[in-house]
Amino acid sequence: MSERVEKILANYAGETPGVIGNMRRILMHGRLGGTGKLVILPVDQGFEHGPHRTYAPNPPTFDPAYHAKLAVESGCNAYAAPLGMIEAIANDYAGQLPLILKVNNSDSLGGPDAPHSALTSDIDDALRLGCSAIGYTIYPGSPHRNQMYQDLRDLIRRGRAVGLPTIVWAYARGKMSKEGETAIDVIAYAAQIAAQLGAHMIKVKPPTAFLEQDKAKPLYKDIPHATLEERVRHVVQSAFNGRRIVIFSGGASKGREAVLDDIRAIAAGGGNGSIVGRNAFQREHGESLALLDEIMSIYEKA
Ligand code: FBP
Repeated sequence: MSERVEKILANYAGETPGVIGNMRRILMHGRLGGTGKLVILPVDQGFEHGPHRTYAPNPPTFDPAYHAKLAVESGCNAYAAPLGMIEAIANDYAGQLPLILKVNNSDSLGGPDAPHSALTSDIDDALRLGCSAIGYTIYPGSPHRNQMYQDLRDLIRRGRAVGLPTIVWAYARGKMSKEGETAIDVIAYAAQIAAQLGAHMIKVKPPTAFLEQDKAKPLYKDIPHATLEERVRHVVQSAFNGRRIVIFSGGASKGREAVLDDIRAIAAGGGNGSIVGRNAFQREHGESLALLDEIMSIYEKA
């Protein structure tokens, strides 16, 4: 029993016991178990970006078993991946490591104008594979967003009925500038949409100080957003004032200090944690473990 975790779960009153149980399982697992903070390893980049961009920087990562092992060794709260990756390791890891089935995915082979993911697996797969949650990406800003919102609504309803929480990857993308995809006004809006759609946990990219929407610009004069810590605080506020778990992605591979600076700001701004993929598994194994260790130390002290 952890007071911090129970306080978080109290924000989900009205949820089914199955959903609460699986959220508790994720929040209580791994090195950060019980702290109210989370670090999740996501490995869907092979689908999203292609195998070369994803695995070639550290060739052992072409093997799906590498990633589940890394998640266990580093003490992550959970491991998230698409159907094929989870099927490859579920027999060995279900029950040992909370698994999150990413039920939609998109590739990088088509045009970028109308981003839309395919439904690549379903609630039944998640149950069959012993998963603790499903993951779903929305692209606020895409011309297809309404379809995504409706599909997500159905998935959340069906997941809830069988006790599976839904983690929403809220990625603004589509009719906006490239800089706008990570603008503070847009990320805060994406987090709000995910919360409104019933997401149990929300994943966003770390926001920049850029402002995308003309109507939002004057309002941000009064919303502190100069530092990442302030921006994280505002995103958390936008996700029902901290009543929804918000975690932040790691992004493309970068230097150790840059990663740790982001983590310190996320922790200081009240974020619930990180979902770090490329910055973890694209490093040599020992370096990955060392970096994940430092990341978790920061969250442990938050
Ligand atoms: P990273 O830490 O590697 O950024 O992973 C987090 C993630 O959400 C992945 O689940 C997803 O594949 C990736 O980011 C998408 O990144 P991008 O927006 O650069 O395509």
